[in-house]
Amino acid sequence: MTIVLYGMDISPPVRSCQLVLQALNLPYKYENVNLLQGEHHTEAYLKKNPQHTVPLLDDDGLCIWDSHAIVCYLVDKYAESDGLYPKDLAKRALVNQRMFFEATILYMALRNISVPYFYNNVSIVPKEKVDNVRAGYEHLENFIADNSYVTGDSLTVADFCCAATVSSLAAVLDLDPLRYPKTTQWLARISELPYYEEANGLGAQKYIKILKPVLTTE
Ligand SMILES: N[C@@H](CCC(=O)N[C@@H](CS)C(=O)NCC(=O)O)C(=O)O
Repeated sequence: MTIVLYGMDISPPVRSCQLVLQALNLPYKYENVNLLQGEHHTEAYLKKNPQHTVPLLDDDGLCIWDSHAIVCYLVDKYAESDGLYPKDLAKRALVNQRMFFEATILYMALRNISVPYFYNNVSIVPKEKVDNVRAGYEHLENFIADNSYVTGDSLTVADFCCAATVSSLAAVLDLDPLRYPKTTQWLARISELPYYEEANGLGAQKYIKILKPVLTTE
């Protein structure tokens, strides 16, 4: 069995897959793909992922991309219990909802700022894009409410997807603990996981270190 994860350590969706791989204690090979040098546009990579994104998982020839599809697949296929991605339909629907929120609202708020910078050197972030980040924080704060995790009282893949992005959003707008106390406490809780630093923390810090000094928010 050979699981290969193609990625770049600063990428939030790559880090969410690393969190899940580590949570499941799955051995895997990591292949670095340097997006800034166009390594995701080689013929070999496009054959595996015509959408040319990272992360990409190659599980013995089965290629899956989009972090959300990857993390669900990993739990369904390899986990000893369904805790991280419950089989119960109502519970699974809630996990899916949080993940689709992360994919379409939270992560897109960041991507719509990072892509113009990385590919076109656009460093001025207009107010409406900062507002999108703020709206993401606000939704998450409401979702978490008085729970320990984003779907209730247990850790799921949705926490990993949201944490990978939230821990990177400080590149644009700090997570203010007074405005977003629940989200701050939740992120601190996730950060205590023994594999957090290696799987996500270091990459998130690197991401913030690159972007924060160069972005100017309006
Ligand atoms: N929804 C996707 C987003 C993946 C994504 O946009 N990854 C970025 C890096 S953070 C990327 O590969 N960008 C290069 C490209 O789109 O060509 C996921 O969750 O995997």
